[in-house]
Amino acid sequence: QADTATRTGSHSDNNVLDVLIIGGGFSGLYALDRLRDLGFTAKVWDAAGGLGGIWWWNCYPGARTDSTGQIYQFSHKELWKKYDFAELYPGHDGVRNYFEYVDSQLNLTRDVVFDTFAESCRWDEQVRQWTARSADGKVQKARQVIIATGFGAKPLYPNLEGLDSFAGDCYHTARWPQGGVDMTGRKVVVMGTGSSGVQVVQEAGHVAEHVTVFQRTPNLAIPMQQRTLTHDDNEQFRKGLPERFEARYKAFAGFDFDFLPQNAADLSKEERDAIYEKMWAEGGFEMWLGNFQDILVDEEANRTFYDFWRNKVLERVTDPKKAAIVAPETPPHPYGVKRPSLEQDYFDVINQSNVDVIDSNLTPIRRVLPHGIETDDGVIECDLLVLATGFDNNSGGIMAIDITGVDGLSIQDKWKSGVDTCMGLSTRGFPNMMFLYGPQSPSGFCNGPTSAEYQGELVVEFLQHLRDNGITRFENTEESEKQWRAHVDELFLNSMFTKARSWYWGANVPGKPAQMLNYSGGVPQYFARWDEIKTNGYDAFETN
Ligand code: N01
Repeated sequence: QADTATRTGSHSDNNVLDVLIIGGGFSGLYALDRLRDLGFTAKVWDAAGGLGGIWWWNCYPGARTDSTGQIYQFSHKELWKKYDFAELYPGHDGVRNYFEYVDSQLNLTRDVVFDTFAESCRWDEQVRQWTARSADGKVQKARQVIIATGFGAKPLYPNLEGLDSFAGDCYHTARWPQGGVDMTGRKVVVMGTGSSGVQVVQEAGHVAEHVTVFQRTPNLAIPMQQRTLTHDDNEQFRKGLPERFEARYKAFAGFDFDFLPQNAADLSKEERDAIYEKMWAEGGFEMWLGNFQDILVDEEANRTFYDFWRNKVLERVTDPKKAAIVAPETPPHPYGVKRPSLEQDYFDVINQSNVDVIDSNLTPIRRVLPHGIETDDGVIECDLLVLATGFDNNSGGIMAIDITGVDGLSIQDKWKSGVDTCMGLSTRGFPNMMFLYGPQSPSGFCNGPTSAEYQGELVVEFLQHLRDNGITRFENTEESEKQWRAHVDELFLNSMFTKARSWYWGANVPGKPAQMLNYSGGVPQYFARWDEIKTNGYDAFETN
């Protein structure tokens, strides 16, 4: 019945689904596929106009993954056996192409309703159902709701005087026009140097007449070492993939590698640098989440990598004024406690004569004018303003939906002064609702597809358990979310993550409660905790 409704576009109130999934990225689609396997009626609502999840929205020039395609794909149903990646690190178009391939194998879009932004979800205690309404007037009832909006569903716009008066083109990287924007010959200003900013700057620098980059915090970007892949390369990769997939579940960040079982502090500078050189030549996140085991816990060890990194950057950024901004002598924060980007030629582009970089702490933007950006140092002409200013991460996408739970409690009220969840999976007062990639889960520190599969599997298994036992209502206990919040906070407060203002703990959004929103205890420890809950008869939940 649900399938027929989707195909015909009818969204009758009588059509009650087992599960409505909000968000159709890796997590939402995995859950959809597995729920259908188990005989649940399920449907996905997605605000995007097509497949790709976050990669549908983030189609800015240069957008590409910071994980290799081999590890940034599903491991299930042997999908990996047939798909060839064209590049080691796929671009946004490559990821979308991959999603199309997955759809061709699993026929997911049969149950995905695109262009549908879930505006509200309201719990009805009488019938134990959720009613979701979309911005364009669709209504869907469901016994359970899974929110899989990802950690970057809500773009963050800077509060700049005069922004509305700007006469040129102005785009946030996460709301880039689907048809693209030609930057050739333009006067481009890029605000922000996170992953999105670095990638846009790399592209703009090659074609724009002039690029001005406003940097608030230097990005301690490390080399990607991108390359194109042949069919034979893909064949070679496939031979080792089952073991690599398996390794993901044992590693801190859900990748197929983990920290080196060695301390940087125990080695001589020569020995250490030899290992750093090798990592540098290979490229990728191994330099971050596969670096020495003391890198993210010991500041002196951390400094050894910063100094190595800085010397590498200074070889490429030869303009001393620019070098002092992008690679200062004193680290802006310990390396890796704020997400580094992978770069291809970012630092070479920064060094180009048509590119300027401004430290926005020293020279802030005063106001935006119709044809430029005014700072204390004068006016910078601009006809394309790129806001690479990030997101209200983790909780923003969920709180953008008007969710009303038990006794009229809204999620906005409940999380006003901070997020409480049971393992990032659910929150009390909102029965029969689960989150995938939610706040207080390992999301920010976990390879996306690993989380989609592992977390998706446990949620689906939980729903199956409830169905098999005739349970129609679940809600996590107050104790379980208190404990989880205390655990997440404690890990954070005893870590070096406190030493950088980052989206990991909401520090990028003015007025957002300062609170760790990404579980920093590692993927194995996270899933071990869930196993405990499951072994104890799902004792973190009240069910009836
Ligand atoms: O966003 P960000 P992003 N005034 O928050 C600056 C994933 N991702 O879109 O660092 C001045 O990292 C802000 O400054 P600061 C990935 O997980 C992945 O780049 O807060 N500056 C920062 O420089 C990533 O971590 C990929 O001091 C302001 C930038 O804008 C996450 O998404 C690609 C400002 C925002 O950086 C977010 O990345 C893209 C203000 N008012 C995204 N507000 C890949 O895998 C913000 N900034 C490649």
